[in-house]
Amino acid sequence: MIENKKEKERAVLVCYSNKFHDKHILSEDSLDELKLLAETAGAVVVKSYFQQNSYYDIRYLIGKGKVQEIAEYVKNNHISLVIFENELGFTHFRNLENELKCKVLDKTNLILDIFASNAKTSQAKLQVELAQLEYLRPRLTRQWTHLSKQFGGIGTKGPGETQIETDRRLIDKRISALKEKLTKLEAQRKTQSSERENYYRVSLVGYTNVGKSTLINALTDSDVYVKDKLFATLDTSTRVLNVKDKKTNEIISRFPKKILISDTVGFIRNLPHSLVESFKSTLAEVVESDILLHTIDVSNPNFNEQMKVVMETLKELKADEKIIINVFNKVDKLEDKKLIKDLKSIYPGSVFVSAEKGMNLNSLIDAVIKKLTFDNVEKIVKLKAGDYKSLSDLYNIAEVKDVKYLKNSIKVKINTNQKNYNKLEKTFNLIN
Ligand SMILES: Nc1nc2c(ncn2[C@@H]2O[C@H](COP(=O)(O)OP(=O)(O)OP(=O)(O)O)[C@@H](O)[C@H]2O)c(=O)[nH]1
Ligand SMILES: [Mg+2]
Repeated sequence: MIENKKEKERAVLVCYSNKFHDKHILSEDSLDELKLLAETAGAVVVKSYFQQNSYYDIRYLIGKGKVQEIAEYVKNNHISLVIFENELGFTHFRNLENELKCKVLDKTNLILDIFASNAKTSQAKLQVELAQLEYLRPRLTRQWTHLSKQFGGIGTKGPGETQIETDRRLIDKRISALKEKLTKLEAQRKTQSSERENYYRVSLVGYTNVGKSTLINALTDSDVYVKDKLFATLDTSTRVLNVKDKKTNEIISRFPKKILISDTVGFIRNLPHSLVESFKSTLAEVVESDILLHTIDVSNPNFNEQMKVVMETLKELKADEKIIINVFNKVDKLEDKKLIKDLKSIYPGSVFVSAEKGMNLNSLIDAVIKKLTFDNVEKIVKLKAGDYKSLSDLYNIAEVKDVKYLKNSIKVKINTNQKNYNKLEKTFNLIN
């Protein structure tokens, strides 16, 4: 379904800003991120245009004069693609393509395109196809030729061309089929996830390219795909996070429960809503986590804005009330160390690491453990004499400190958190 072309397309970027109407005022900085996105998608960016207007041109978004200027440039410089930071409607696409005489994409197209090339598992592929179709559906009034051209994207073809060449009913049918398949996958995931009840669950979340995959690799000695590109990760990878005894450096096998840590898809400003929707099941891991490690690229001049975007996206996922530890990454790239001092006072409890250089990872693990055990309660529970099954189960739900085999009972001293203790009271055969 996804094909790669060899030759790189030469692209021009356009950002339109309207300080009177837009909710988020765009600045020229937006073009840096758009450039990175375009390059990730395989294009070569030749020139960028930024226009701030007090009025909005219903035909082209940008002013007619600007359109002519860009058209001239496109003609003289072998440009095959013009990419807009702003979301475009179908009239914009039609009018702009007529004037510019080349393919026009908006940022959503671009992100969907990158997702399509990076989707590896069948779940990610289904989710991307669903997002593409949801994006396409309201734009169906455009001509098919336009649609297939537009959905050709930069290096890839969109959802199978066959669907595009048919009609809306077929698209609806495909959307339902995809949703059905995804629901089935979600049900499977839920079953697997219920087995994870016996683990603590920690997820790495954050803006794209901040180093989440590098961090999970450093923490768990794994080899999740790392790349200086946007959206390198689309699937959740889960690993066991081993906690080591500081003195002996041996793995503590029964830190109350084992800790699972997951790497997740990165966020970006104006992440298309259809993508957030389609990726809900991938992001379910985030929603079900005990702790979120909000990873931040502190060396990026826009990290403050990126943090805001992440918090907004977490809110959309209803995961903003979870325990969140801010992990400021890439400190090795920081020249201004005073920034760390300032951030420590603004965000108490945050940690500063370099995933790449393996710096300060122990303090991150310590912070996780502290949060996981902060409501630890020490209890004594009694099991019936001979109930070794419950005793062995107890090891999975709590840290067993001491066991005494009495005549009529087994007396166990445990350390666990309140949530697990409540569960234990309900499910175990305790005696008084
Ligand atoms: N200097 C430096 N570079 C880092 C550090 N951590 C990650 N990187 C680099 O940042 C780039 C992105 O790293 P990834 O781990 O792929 O980032 P990610 O957050 O998983 O990105 P996506 O999956 O694309 O959202 C790579 O080139 C890494 O080598 C760090 O601590 N210091
Ligand atoms: Mg990644």
